[in-house]
Amino acid sequence: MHTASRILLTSVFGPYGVDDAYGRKENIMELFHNQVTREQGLFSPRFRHQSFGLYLIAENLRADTTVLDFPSARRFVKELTRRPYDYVGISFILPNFVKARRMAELVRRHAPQAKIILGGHGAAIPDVERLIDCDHVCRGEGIRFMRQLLGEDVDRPISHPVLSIAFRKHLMGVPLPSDGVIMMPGVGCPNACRFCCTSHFFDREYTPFFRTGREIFDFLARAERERKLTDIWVMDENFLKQRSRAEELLAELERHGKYYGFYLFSSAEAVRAVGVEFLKRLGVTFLWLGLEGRQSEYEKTKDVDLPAMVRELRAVGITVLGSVILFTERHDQRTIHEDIDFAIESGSDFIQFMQLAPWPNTRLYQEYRAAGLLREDMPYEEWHGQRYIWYRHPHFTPAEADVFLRDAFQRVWDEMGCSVLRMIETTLNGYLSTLGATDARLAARHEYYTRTCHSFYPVLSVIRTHAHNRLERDYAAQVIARYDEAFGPPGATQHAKIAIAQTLAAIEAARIRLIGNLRQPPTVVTHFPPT
Ligand code: B12
Ligand code: SF4
Repeated sequence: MHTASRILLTSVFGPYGVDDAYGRKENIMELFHNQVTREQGLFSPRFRHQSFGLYLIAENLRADTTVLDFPSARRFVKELTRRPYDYVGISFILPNFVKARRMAELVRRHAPQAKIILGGHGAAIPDVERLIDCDHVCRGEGIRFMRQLLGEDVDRPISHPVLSIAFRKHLMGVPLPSDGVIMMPGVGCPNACRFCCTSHFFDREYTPFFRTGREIFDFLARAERERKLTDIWVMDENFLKQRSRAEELLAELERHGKYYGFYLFSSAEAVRAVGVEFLKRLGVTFLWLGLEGRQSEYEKTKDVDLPAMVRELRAVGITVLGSVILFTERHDQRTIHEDIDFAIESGSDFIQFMQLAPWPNTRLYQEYRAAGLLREDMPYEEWHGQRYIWYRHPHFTPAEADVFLRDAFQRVWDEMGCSVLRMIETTLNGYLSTLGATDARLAARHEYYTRTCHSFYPVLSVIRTHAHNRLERDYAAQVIARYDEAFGPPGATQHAKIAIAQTLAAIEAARIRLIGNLRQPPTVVTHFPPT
């Protein structure tokens, strides 16, 4: 009987972010530290994220399922021999191809009874079933696939697990509470930008897990009951694109007098369509925005004055993470600086640079492959977007791409000051722009900013002390002055907190100097009993 199956769902094994036979040092298992603030040393926020998709699948199967997150190879083998699993599902992305292949070999050796399922973006690798010994490949959405495979009802409503956004978080050595929840309202995006693997992987359409604003609200209410929360990180490529659902959510929040801080990914056209006032009312405090480049060819940024949009968002307290693509066809060694300048001029709080990346199954990949531009001899471990480009660019060798990318990140830090400082400034803008608000939603937003400003304040002194250049030191002093003007000079409690933050930051700075700043996530095992 299918539902009696024992399933193991696993992420790939560590260590991560080291040069070894299975991976590269650029693939740190962290978000900000590997692709956003990677050159900002002590000032780079350190967050670890569980492999959300696996928990989502597990929560939605009737079968007895174990999720093994961040195992070592040895821990993986131990798990394989601990229980007679019927299926082992390996989730991997393309640069972790060799790890997935090794894990499949280990399954065959230590759990020969188990069927192997490959899933995640690595499954888009051409002919993956010939390259890795496996029984099933899931190319796309996993819940439906697994339910079908196990003979379960595929149309059963989706249940969303309550998971922390991140764990083992810290900022400049100061531990931060895991006080937010991840929400995955759906996968995919219909915009189908030619480089975008998440759009192409899900067949260029949106697959919702929550269909209505009411369903989202019910999840938030449950999450709030189960754990205290303040922030909701919305893992959805383009949440605002489902406009009526977002409007329904706002209506529910207003009806119940609830206020949460939302972190969203969005395209510029979707922001423009709903407007900043809507974002404020909804509770958006962080926006990940595809800026792409000054002369972006994409519909989503067409006719949008992006720097003006970023200014408007920051002025009302919305922290912006602007994402820019380098090494496009229009970049040569001179014009690439126009887009790096553009990123800096955008004034975003955080800036992510990604290399143009022809991921398998994207239109970009098909075009480059047809034109013979792909460096298919380059091992998949190198295909990660933070060092070498894996296509022939007329103006950049892979080694030059590495240097230009590093310099771009460094310029952001040198010329804008650290990203966290900008975010703390934006938070103050949020506080000031809602001061005296009488409307209930904006008053709730004001409370949120008041709380957040107080918790950020001690970090400002740390930035001033450890500033890496004059601009950053002066900028920190300026933001401190703005805070003191808004809240008055710090009292005894704030002074004590500053002293603690300074001590922890000094320890962290010494740790970075002496042993480096790589940290591995711990193994997490979660069991989902049969239902
Ligand atoms: C969170 C995240 C991370 C986290 C990873 C946390 C973790 N524990 O793994 C962090 C920040 C550490 C990270 C790092 C990196 N990431 Co990342 N990341 C994401 C992100 C933003 C969200 C993933 C997610 O949770 N999605 C929501 C869930 C519901 O979707 P899902 O994971 O795709 O899962 C669904 C299906 O794919 C499928 N599925 C997935 N696994 C399995 C397994 C089985 C058995 C089955 C049946 C189905 C199945 O079912 C799920 C439900 O439908 C995606 C972009 C995105 N929006 O998806 C990029 C993304 C996955 N990352 C990517 C990359 C390139 C990286 C880095 C290499 C970046 C870098 N240059 O360093 C590193 C690699 C780190 C490492 N050592 O592995 C690429 C992968 C590209 C590719 N084609 O392979 C993506 C798609 C971003 C992009 N557009 O470029 N990342
Ligand atoms: S708008 Fe964003 S998520 Fe949608 S296809 Fe374009 S890059 Fe991908």
